Amino acid sequence: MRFLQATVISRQYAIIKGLAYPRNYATLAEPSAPAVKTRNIPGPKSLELKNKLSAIQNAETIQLFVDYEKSIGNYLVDVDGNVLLDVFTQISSVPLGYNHPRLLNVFQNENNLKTLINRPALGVFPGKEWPDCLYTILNKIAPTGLSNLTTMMCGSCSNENAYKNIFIWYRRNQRGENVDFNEVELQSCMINQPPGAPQLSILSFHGAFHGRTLAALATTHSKYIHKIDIPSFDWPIASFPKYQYPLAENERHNKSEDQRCLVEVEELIEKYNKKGIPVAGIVVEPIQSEGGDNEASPEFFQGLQKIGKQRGVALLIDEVQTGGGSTGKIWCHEYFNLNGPPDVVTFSKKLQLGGYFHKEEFKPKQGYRVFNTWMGDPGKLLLLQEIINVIQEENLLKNVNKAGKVLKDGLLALEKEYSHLLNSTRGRGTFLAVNCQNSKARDDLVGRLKLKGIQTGGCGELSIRFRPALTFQEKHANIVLDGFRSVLKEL
Ligand code: PSZ
Repeated sequence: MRFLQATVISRQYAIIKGLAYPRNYATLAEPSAPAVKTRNIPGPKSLELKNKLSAIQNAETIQLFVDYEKSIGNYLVDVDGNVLLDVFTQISSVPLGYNHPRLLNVFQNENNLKTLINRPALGVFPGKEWPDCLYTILNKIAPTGLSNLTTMMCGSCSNENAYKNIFIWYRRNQRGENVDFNEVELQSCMINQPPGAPQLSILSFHGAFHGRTLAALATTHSKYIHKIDIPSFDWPIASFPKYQYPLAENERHNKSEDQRCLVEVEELIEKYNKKGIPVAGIVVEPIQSEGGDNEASPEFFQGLQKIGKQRGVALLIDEVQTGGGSTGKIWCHEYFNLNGPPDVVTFSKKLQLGGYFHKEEFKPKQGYRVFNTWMGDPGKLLLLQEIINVIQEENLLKNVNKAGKVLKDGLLALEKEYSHLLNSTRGRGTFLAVNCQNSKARDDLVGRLKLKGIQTGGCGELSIRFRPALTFQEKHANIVLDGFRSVLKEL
């Protein structure tokens, strides 16, 4: 049985290899089930490669080596021939599964290939198609009310640069719309001193993850290993609500959590203003992902937005992990019924390049203030355009909600049956998580699931998270649930 599945895969890839420019991918199909060939994962070939890599860099975090030629759809194939149903998808960053025919096809077009190889410095020499490309993205997926788009390379640098837009906006508001920088500011900024390099801050939340560049890292608080030994800013950090699940049965507790945290946000803004490090912006994830899939209610986000508006503090919603469709909407904050758009929304991962949508007033008046060599990548934007087409044509958000419901209902049923092992199933769409009793039990479960051919991921202290591609279907959800059940039976 297992052997047969592997043959099917290699035959499919013989088809791909056999044609220099394959046009018809209709014959390609996923395997029907995972297949684990080695006693342990990583298997011997992965271990050999890991050893080789370890000689020149720290390779400790590597779980396995992938054969990206053979991986297909929701299935990742490793170098030892293990076929894993991938519900982690490269830390939540694969929108349509592996080797999606429509994406392979993008670079069969010669113009697109030239876009890929002639990578421009977008801030100075963009290609003739660039404005239209950006308008297309704005028209198709911009959060309602956000008319400006800046592209970047990754999630961290999107947040990093978005913070700069916020500081620039904040100082312009303080200085007055048309007032120029004065001589003292110009000189002091060159030696990192105020008033040119002012004491300003971004308020973030305990448990947050916003990236690893220095300012982004100053707002990241999920694990010490990200932060230890790295100098940082004295910026305010508020509590993020700690909910009890199921939400419907814990409304009172959760509401008081919202209140507690919102009060803390206001107090911290006061405190830092008094301290001479005024808060220019608030950064928050719609669901704290790396921190353990911690949710907060629409009312919490509405409260944050209100505080920001009252105090002239910008609201940045970091949709790097939640954006792109896996919550059942393109943007998770669409669930929050905000009173108008947030000021800035950052993205990356499933959208393939980084960037942010923002209000017009956050556009700097001078050039070169938010700038770097590449400022994104038109090759990735070609992929993003096609990804959006596929999401729309194949109604993938509906698919996400349908498959997500099967997975979530199944997890809730398992949680009832194995309440000593699992609790707190939560999430939206296929962006789901469930908690274990402790970190050790969680890591053990993730490992056992992998040996059943299911690649999941941990987050926070206790959680297993599910981050499949948007093409994950009910049948895949059932495979995950069957694997989960058989692991739970073993324990
Ligand atoms: O360990 C790491 O560096 C990881 S593990 C998962 C991420 C990073 N997620 C990236 C991320 C994110 O989830 C949110 C909400 N905001 C920003 C980032 C940073 O994105 P990258 O990794 O593209 O810089």
